[in-house]
Amino acid sequence: MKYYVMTLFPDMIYQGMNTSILGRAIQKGLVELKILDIRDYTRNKHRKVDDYPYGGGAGMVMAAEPVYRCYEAICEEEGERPRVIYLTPQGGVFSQRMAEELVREETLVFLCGHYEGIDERVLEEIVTDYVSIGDYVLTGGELPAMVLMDAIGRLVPGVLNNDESAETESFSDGLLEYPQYTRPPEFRGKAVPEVLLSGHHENIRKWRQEQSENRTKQRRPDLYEKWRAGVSCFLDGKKV
Ligand code: 6GU
Repeated sequence: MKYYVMTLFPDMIYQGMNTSILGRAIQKGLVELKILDIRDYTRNKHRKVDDYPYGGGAGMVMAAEPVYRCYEAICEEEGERPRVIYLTPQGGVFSQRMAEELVREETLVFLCGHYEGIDERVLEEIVTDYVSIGDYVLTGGELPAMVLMDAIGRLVPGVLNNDESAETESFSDGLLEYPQYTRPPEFRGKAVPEVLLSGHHENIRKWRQEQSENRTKQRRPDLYEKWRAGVSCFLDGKKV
């Protein structure tokens, strides 16, 4: 997987991606990360990237030209016009399903905006996907871009040590994860659930499934209803 990030804050991306599991994936060459400073694609001597909005109003708007030139540089390097994801609260809300779809691409470009946004004309020219990470307002697209790169990157084969961990976790079958325990067997008077010490694999599997269902019902009733609608189509192992 090859990521390009177009940003005014390259250090923020570098520092955020240079550590942890994704950092290791980059070291191993499983994920390639190229960070482009949009300011390097200005032509004015002050390297100015923003300007006042036509029609007035608060804040500044990122100009079209440096963003366009930055993307053209990527296209020249790639010999094609890769998919461009613009991080914006006006996009569709990111999901595990989207991560699973995007990991199929060879190259992804993330465009991070700041100020009051980017000149609409360059967005129309280059953006293929508008993506938000939820209904709240952030100061820029860098954190959302890193959220996507993490969620997508961990789906790249070899990035996670345990192949299974990508399969059996929260959301992959529509339920939240069951609780986990490690030593000691008692902590502040609380024992580890007996069944987990029993070595009875079928009972453990049933207990975990039940925990997942109850936890999802309690904490994410919205997900629980979707999951139930899904399984109800397979009553008695037959598709209804
Ligand atoms: Cl993608 N960008 C910004 N600026 N704020 C957000 C967001 C994105 N997603 C949620 N809030």
